[in-house]
Order: sequence, then C-alpha cells, then structure tokens
Amino acid sequence: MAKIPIKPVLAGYTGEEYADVFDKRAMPKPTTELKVGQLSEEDVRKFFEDGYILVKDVFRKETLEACKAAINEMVEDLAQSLYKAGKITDLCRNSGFPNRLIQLEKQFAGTSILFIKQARLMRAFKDLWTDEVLLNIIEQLIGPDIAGHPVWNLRAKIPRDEATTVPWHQDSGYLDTNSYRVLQPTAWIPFVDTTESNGCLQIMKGGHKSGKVATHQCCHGGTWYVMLEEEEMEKTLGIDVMTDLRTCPVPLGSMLLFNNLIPHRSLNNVSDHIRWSVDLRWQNPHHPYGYYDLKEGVVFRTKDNPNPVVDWDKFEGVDRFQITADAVKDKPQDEKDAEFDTSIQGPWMKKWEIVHMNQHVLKMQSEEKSA
Ligand SMILES: O=C(O)CCC(=O)C(=O)O
Ligand SMILES: [Fe+2]
Repeated sequence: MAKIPIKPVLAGYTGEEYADVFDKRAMPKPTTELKVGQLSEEDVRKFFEDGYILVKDVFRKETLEACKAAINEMVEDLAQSLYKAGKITDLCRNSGFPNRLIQLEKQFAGTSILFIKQARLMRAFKDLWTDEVLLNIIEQLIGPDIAGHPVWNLRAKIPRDEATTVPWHQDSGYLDTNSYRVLQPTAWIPFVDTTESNGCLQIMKGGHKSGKVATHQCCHGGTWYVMLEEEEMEKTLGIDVMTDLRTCPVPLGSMLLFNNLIPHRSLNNVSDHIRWSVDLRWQNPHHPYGYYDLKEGVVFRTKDNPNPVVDWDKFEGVDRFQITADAVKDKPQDEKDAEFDTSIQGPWMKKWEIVHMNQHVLKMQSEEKSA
C-alpha cells in the first residue's frame, strides 16, 4: 500500500530542477558587435554564474528625473484622494520626494500599500521600461523577443515599515509554476542611492544553481509576502548562508539585474527618507508564463521588428492587483471598497502553507472561492 504523506504536498513545490535554464549553460552566444550600452561578455557570464549583477551608470539623469517627477505627481494625486475622502487632514505639501509619503502614512496607515497597489504606469516609467540600453542588455539575457512582464512594482519603502520590507524569497515563489523553467530577468532600479541603512537588497549569490524553487511559506508577519527560511534555502537550494550572502547597495543611475530563482530580500529602512525603487521584469512573449494566465505581458521587441508599437492600452486595461485578488475570492470587490483597501491577496497565497494569519490572509479566506 502506498504511504500516506504526513504533510500534504504543497502546490508550489514541484521538485523540478531546471538549472540549465538559469546558469551559464543558458548564456546566449555573444554577438560580435555590441549594441549601444550592452554588457561585456564577462558581465553577461557573471549574471548567469552568480544569478545577478550590479550594472553601473545605465540611466541618463533626465530619465531618472522624469521618473521622480512622475512619482511626485502620483503622490500628489494620492494625497488629494485621501484628503477628499477624509482619511487625512494635511496634504503635507511642504514635504517632497524624500518624505511626503512618510507624512501621509502617519495620518493614514497603509498609504505605502495603496501606492504600490495603484501601479500607475506613467509615461516616464514606460520610457524607462523600454529604454533602448536596457532592452539591449535584456536581449543579451533572453534573446531578441522581449515582453514586459505583468509583475512590476513601484515601491515606496518608508522607514521602519513592515509592509515594504520584503523577506527572503525567490521571485518564482510568487509566480505560477510554469515560471520555474523560464528565465525572467528583473531590473531593480532605485531613485535614490541605496545602502544598508535605507533598505537595499541582499542576495544569496549562486542561489539559482540548483535550478529549484524551494518551499516557501505564507504570509510573513502582517504582510502578503511569501517567505523562505534560511534552513530551507540551505537544504533545498544548496546555499551556505554564511558565505553566499551579499549585501547589494545600488547607487542612483545603476541597477541590479537578477533572475527569478535567486533568493533575495530587502533590509529594513532605518534612514529618515523613503527608499524609492522600481522593479521591472521581462519575459519571452513565446513563453508567457508567470501570472496564472491572468494578465499577459506587453511586447517591446521581436526578432523581426525591434521597434513595434507598444500596446500599452491592452496592458493597462488589466489591473493586476484587482485581478489577482478576485482570482482567489468568491466575488469581485466593489470598486468603491477597493479604493482605500490596504490589503493584498493573490494566487501565490494558495501555493504555500499558511503559517501566519493576518488581515491579508483573513480577507482571502473569508471570501474564498470554493475550489
Ligand atoms: O524592493 C524591495 O524591497 C524588494 C524587491 C524584490 O523583491 C524584487 O524586486 O523582486
Ligand atoms: Fe523579489
């Protein structure tokens, strides 16, 4: 008689190993002539060997300034809607890019979450995502067919804020299991110099080499984040936490590139300002895996057409946070209730064992879709 497993097999853990999709065996053949801004062969190899690389001085000042201006506009709009709804009494107009959202958060807890959830793709961010140099670099990693991935986040990481301090995870821990076998690179781009004190990222160097996605748990503390224990990383991914841990400060103008299997987390922001950053991802449009078939990527380049008209309308027509929350609930949320809802739910919560109850999990369970 077959043995009955003591623990149910969790849907997120597949035991599959696709090391050759992520390590140096997956490195595309280098071309003889480099396109503008492309990495050296040595740097590309480093990305595949280590699972990440810091790329310095990629962005022009104007590109970043335009993003900062867009952020200020979004913060202004959010402040206005909080004010009009009577959630705050002070618009904090005297504060600016480094701290206005801190002041808003003091009046309405969860403002940083509302900011993430609104995920507005302002023109400046479209320009950043399709930046020629950036796409030239991504082409070196995944080839000439490139789409923007449905998962991207503009993060207002305010000081000492649990909701924006992301615990250890592999990005595929949030994605559907089809993503375990395709490389989907992320560019993590800060809008301030990031250091250990304002909550930069830490990475487990080489943590992708087993080609596996380890068992995560959900949800961390009072958040919607999945988490990966150090012991589990050592056991399943073959990581030595003592020797593989790297702290990755990223100066303004630079970016950290990493793959979807490398374990990473962000540190607590113990500074007096917001650590603004965006994480953008790309995927091959022929392997559109990742988001549970809820939202498609947006094509930026193809082999035959390096400059297609980007269909932003279609991409923006699907609200990722709404669609992922609705996917695990019995009925869609009312638009009015959604506006100031500081909770987040999604299918990743169904992939892993729930080890903490909090408002995010409870809301999902109370409105849960019967399987
Ligand atoms: O920015 C952070 O704090 C976390 C970033 C992250 O996990 C990611 O970009 O995948
Ligand atoms: Fe991540």
